[in-house]
Amino acid sequence: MSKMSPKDYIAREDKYGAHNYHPLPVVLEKGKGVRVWDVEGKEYFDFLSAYSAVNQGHCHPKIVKALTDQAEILTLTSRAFYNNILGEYEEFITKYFGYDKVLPMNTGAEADETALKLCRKWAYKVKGIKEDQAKIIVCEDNFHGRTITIVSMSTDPDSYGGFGPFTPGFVKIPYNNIEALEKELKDPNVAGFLLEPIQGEAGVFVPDEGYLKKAYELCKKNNVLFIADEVQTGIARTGKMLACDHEGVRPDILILGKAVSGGVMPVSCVLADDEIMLTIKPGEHGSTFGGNPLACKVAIAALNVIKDEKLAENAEKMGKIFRDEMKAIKSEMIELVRGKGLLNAVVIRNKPGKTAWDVCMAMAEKGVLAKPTHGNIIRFAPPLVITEAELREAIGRIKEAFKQFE
Ligand code: IF1
Repeated sequence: MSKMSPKDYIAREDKYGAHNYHPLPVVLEKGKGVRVWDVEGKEYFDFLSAYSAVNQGHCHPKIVKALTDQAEILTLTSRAFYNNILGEYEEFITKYFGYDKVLPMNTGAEADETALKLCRKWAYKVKGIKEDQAKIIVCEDNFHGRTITIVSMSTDPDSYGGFGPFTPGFVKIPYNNIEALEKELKDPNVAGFLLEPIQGEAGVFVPDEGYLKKAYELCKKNNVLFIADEVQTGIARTGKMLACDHEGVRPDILILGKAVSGGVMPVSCVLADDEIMLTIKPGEHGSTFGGNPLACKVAIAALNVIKDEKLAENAEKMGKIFRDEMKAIKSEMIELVRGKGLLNAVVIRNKPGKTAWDVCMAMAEKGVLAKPTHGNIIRFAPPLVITEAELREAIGRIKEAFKQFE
């Protein structure tokens, strides 16, 4: 068989796969730490980290070892039986994040769905809202996943358009707006407030300092659950273990995904205390794969790497360097640099032939991978294991790419 070219790989995906993505034309075959390689052997810095799933770096040896060791012993039992690993993981992760209980799922969307169901159950069983009357407040420009219920919360036509009818029970308010929240919280049928501590898909939109804290306090005052979707912001990405930690806020329901497994396999979960978690009874929620022994061992290893390698501290330090260096670039194409830790975005002033997509193509050429969102925003989120030397080398390449547009 003759060797396939990148074009061949792309044509094959195009022919046999659904067209629900528009990837950069780069075909990857290998990853190690902050680097990935394409099918022609070209090396890149990965500045997307699989949308923050690969915080621990590609193919981290300790996580891969946990995977391969457990894969030879037991991978899946379903929850019809007990297994010897699930309890170990449950104890580990609840102590790690400081909650009474965990409910394991697989993808971020499933964990978000789980949080919504928990919130509604709590509304009826604990708060005393009348059946089917519970409302959950969500934010404009949110991104929580792709299920019908989740896109029912979305204000982005790409997410919800053509997928109706939608799930009722959501109230949409502007993000980063305390007054709007305060107003909606007056409704006694409100059970929860769901938000991303930093809006990822919206373009790394960081709310004003104090917003999370005030929002949390208002929820407490009104007996409303504060539900944080930290699927993207969690696990050290923003320079603290959780983005909510920046303001000392402990969510009533915490949603995690992505980097819980270091990107090795889909692992997500919801954490909450007994008053909330025990409202769901046997048979009322679950998943075939949720809490499987393979996922549990992988997650324990992945979370240990975060602490052992001090990745939150590194994200904080490297993030500062990154933003300072990007802000220093003299390019009329750069409108704004923002972010926290190693979750950053550069807003591009698009012109014909000089768009965020063109910049990403030029950066790929120079060996840095990033992806535009909303046409004019480039997200920069390398694995948190990046060293200062690697970061400075990558920044050098990014600067060269921007130079091409002067
Ligand atoms: C795609 C963005 C990132 C998330 C938050 C839940 C989920 C996500 C806060 C669902 C997922 C993804 C999915 C990915 C693109 C991506 C993304 F560009 F849309 F915004 F990360 F930056 N909550 N985010 O960000 O998790 O079910 O996918 O495991 O290709 O759709 P999932």
